[in-house]
Amino acid sequence: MQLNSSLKQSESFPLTTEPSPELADIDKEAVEVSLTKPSLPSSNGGGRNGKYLGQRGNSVAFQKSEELQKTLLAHRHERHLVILQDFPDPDALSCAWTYQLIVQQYDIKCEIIYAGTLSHQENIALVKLTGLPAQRWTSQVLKSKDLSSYQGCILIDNQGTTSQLMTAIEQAGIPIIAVIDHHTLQAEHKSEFVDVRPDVRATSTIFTQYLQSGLLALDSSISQHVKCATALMHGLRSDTNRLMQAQEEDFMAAAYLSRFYDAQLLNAILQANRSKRVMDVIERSLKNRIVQNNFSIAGVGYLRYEDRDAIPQAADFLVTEENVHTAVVFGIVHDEDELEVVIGSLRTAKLTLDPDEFIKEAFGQDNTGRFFGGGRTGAGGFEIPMGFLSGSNDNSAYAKIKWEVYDSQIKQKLLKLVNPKDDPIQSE
Ligand SMILES: [Mn+2]
Repeated sequence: MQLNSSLKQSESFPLTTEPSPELADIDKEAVEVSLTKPSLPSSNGGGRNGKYLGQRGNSVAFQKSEELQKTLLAHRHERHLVILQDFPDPDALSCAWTYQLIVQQYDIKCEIIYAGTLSHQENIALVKLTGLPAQRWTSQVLKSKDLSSYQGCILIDNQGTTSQLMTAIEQAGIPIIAVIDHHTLQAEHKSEFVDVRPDVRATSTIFTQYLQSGLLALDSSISQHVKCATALMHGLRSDTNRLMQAQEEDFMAAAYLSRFYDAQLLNAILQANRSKRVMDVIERSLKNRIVQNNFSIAGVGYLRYEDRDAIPQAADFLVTEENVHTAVVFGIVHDEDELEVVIGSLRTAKLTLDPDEFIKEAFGQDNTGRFFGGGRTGAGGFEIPMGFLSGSNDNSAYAKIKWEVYDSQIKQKLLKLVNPKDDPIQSE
């Protein structure tokens, strides 16, 4: 489907034009739900009267939308890559798609890529049921690509630290054009456009605000728009624990999406069943968990690459036990080759626990100064490459020893933070 792809149309962009009568109606509604009008940047004068998002922080959203628009205007007719984390979640996938639809208006072609797999049953359902255009670029695919045909890349719902593709992107000299994320700022970005808002619960909220600002006018009669709005709703819900951790601006975004999304389609995505292997990992996490000081910690041993998402799902489940406020689940994930990596997920219901801080403190940095993980509100994750110890698991006794070493090492690092007074060296 073509969306205003000609240059002329992209120049007369809604942000800088008078709202149509239809939009003016919508704006009136927005005014009604909002009591405080933010101070909008005055650069453009009229044209946007009443067009705001109805909650605090919206002047930031407007400013960023305008800035993004300028960035896109400067990159018309280019080809870009949208890079997602290796195991993209609904928040990342839906935002990347929204981005793709927005930039089509500027005749920018972008491909949405990730290096790992779609692992969660809901993510697979999301992509299949909506036709979401994300591609998996394994190292073989990467080799077959001519990276010089891309003029820029965009990081969405990540900051490059969770994608194996970044090394190749950097080596090819592809500049970062935009970073749009809600995780804690991982580094100063050499990017033209940066919108990193850790106080926002989902990148989907940020993208919905872009839509509300006029970067793309959703139309319920366009099936792709309805599917994309449904994907955004799913992303928003899944990053806010079904809206339970949502704040005002997330609810405002959900309210806006409710005009366009397909509730039945969302229901179908959420009905996706877990595979037996995922159930088995959850079972192992239950069996192996140790609970100390309201922390539940479980190592689940080896699992396949495509079942990797069983780890956060197990953590989601363990954190529901009474007297547990935080759960950490980890395992060794291996791909078809010999590559192995320790992957862990943290889930917490404790408001005063900052997952980003906790994980950085527990595992520290590698020798290049890169942290092994990080987080956002309520959730975090880590990945520890196994390097020389990767693979060679033909001998099960050896594989068992290797797991035990990693299991004890990770538990020690976590328990040091969980029970700060315990001194393991002290003898009784
Ligand atoms: Mn997210």
